[in-house]
Amino acid sequence: MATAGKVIRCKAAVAWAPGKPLSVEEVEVAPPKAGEVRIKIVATGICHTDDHILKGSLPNVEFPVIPGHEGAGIVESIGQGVTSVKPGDKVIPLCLPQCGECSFCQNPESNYCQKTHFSEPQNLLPDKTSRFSCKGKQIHHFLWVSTFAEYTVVPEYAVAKIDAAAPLDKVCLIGCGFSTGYGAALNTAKVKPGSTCAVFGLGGVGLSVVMGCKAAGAARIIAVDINSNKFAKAKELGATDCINPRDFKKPIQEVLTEMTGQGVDYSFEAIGHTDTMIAALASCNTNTGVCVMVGVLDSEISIDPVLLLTGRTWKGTMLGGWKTRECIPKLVSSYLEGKFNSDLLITHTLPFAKVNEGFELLRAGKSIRTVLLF
Ligand code: COD
Ligand code: ZN
Repeated sequence: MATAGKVIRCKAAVAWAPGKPLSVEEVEVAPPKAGEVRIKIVATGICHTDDHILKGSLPNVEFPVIPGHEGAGIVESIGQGVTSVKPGDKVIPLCLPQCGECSFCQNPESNYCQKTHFSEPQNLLPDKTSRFSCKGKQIHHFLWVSTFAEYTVVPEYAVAKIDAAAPLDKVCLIGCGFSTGYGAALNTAKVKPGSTCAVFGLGGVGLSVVMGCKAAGAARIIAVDINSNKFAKAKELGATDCINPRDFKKPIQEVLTEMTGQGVDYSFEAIGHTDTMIAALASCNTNTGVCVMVGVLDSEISIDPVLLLTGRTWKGTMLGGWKTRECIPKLVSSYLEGKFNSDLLITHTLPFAKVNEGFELLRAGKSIRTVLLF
């Protein structure tokens, strides 16, 4: 490889400070150190979580930073000791790693690897240094993956090797949005055949929840969004009913309870607002209802404990509960076998230089997923 062992100069979108648009810059990407992999990112989706970074509303993010966490690419070079991938392999960088060694990784019931730094100050690689610099300044990584860069460096245990036949401009969604939503239904809620579900928020993540509920055999899937333009796609993906809270005077949890008699079996919150989290919890049935929180808040939430006292379960999910290194390649294979069609989530494809346009589309509610191509 001509570039192996050398610093690569390439394009990346840098968030210099909260509240500012991304700036497409030429950055330097250092070679991978021992146990690391340098990836040439080919395609990356725009997820709402990246917008939370730009607004400064995601905790534990340090600026300047290169966001992006829904990418797919090709290994350019590997550091010493890396054995599971080699240059030329198609890969998905993992925003939730799977080290395979920590007690959470060894627990078959969980996927939250203790090596992740989702819940602590982060933005550097495990050795506490960055591989990115721009204009003489160190730039932070995001969740180690920073897919808004043409080349990125990640630890080996945050890379999943995928089928060589996978179209990278499509399977990048399996790096976050699709897997998060689909797995929230299948793994976290464990939706049963014949059940009733409610999905709050019909972005890329919420619509993937709809797909997961359908795949699990739910009989009724009620999709909830304040943007009725999302309903056609929700129906196409499996929603049986679509409701807009703005069309009702009473709280949406009361509407859902009336529609279903006693509340839904499973509810999902894929928005990230306090009021919709409480509404989702209250709309699942008071006895055995399960509510899965997919969105994240930048504030605390208080609830009436009686909501849980009678038997409801309130859960969270990270990347849909998939053990990432193991399951992401399997999801890619299932995609190639036509077991689900995540392409239906891609509404726009743009050249990387138009990254800010992609965010405008998301904020205006006009896109589900925009895929950026390098
Ligand atoms: N009631 C109903 N629908 C609403 C409301 C409301 N009050 N407010 C907004 N919505 C709808 C919007 O119209 C939109 O259709 C949808 O909610 C949100 O969709 P997107 O496309 O903006 O967002 P997604 O699907 O890309 O991401 C949603 C998340 C909840 C995952 C994201 O915002 C988040 O909270 N991320 C942090 C949590 C996390 O890390 N998740 C893991 C993977 S990123
Ligand atoms: Zn995401």
